[in-house]
Amino acid sequence: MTDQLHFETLAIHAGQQPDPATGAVMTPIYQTSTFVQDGVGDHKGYEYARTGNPTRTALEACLAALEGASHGLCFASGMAAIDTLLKLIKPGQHVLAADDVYGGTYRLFVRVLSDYGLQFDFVDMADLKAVAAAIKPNTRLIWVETPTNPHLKIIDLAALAEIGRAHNLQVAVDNTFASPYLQQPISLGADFVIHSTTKYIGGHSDVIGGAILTNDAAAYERLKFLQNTIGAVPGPMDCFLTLRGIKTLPLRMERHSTNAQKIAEFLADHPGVKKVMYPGLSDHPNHAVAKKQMRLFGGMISFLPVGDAATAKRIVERTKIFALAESLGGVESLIELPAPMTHASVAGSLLEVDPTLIRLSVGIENVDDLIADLQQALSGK
Ligand code: P1T
Repeated sequence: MTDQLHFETLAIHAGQQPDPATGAVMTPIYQTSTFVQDGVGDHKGYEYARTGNPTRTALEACLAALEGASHGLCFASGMAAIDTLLKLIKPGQHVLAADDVYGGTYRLFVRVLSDYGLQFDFVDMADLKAVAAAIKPNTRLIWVETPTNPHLKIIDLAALAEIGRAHNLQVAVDNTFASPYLQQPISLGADFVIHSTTKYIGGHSDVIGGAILTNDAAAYERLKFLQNTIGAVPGPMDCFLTLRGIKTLPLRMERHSTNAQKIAEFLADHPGVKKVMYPGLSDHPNHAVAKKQMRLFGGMISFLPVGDAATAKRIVERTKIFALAESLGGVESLIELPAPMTHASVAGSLLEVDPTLIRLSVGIENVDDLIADLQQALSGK
């Protein structure tokens, strides 16, 4: 039945029925580590809560429905989801990754997984010719974010999936910045979607989590085995909070996007700003691709102020509504400097970030208040 329902309805109902034991409308927080068995192996589908928990099952089913996937798995963090997915890659195999990704993803690839024999290269995936040219005989996976963190590059997912198919590779998309309301990579041909559910999906900056969604039944079985074996699973309270957040995802993404569009236009006109990176601006190099594959352009903006790193530091320390903090995707607006904060681990690498780059996670507050806050921070008075 869920196939015919619209996104907004799925966000509220997918994977969730009134509790059969009590009629509770909201999915209960099954705060238990284990489940009684009537006889050995005779149970109601749950044995031990690392393997499965009903609150987690509801979240996994809901996220799979939202991404148009048949299977979902949830994890204790976005990084745990990424690490588990990368366990599909064997020593000696190669992963081709985008040259603009979350600093923690780069750190996991280069400073942990490389030690176990996995090979990584980073290319500008907005340049599809460069992608095809970088594929090696041992390449198994293409790894991409779009919009990218922190430069908001847009990568053509349908074209990338085409390259993947032509070379018999799988494509994994970290869909954290867009959320499934704005973009559904599986429908564009991707094999795996990964989320830091900490961000827009949870939406309230009160929970850490991650997810993998796929239609690949064989990969799902292996990933489910890995999820249980490695054990980086979310607790039931975290799953409940995430489910609760998802119910308003469409409303929030609409407001994040309209607020961000107005703020990007304000910044583009501001004399104290050198460059604005936002896929909703018509001068964004991949605006046309963004228009094609995204419903709206999202709540993330990066910009370069006129001035040096000290100027940028002063701006982020001067905002009053935008809180100076790492993370993104919550109802409240955040501001940060990627170079010394979220992307400190890419320093000195190909992915190095300009120390003056400022990243905004635009919340759902009144946009005039947000613009006034940026105006006073940029004016320096
Ligand atoms: O923080 P965690 O839930 O483990 O998710 C990691 C992660 C994965 N993918 C992307 C695109 C991300 O942005 C993140 C986390 N990012 C931040 C904390 C940040 O401020 O950029």
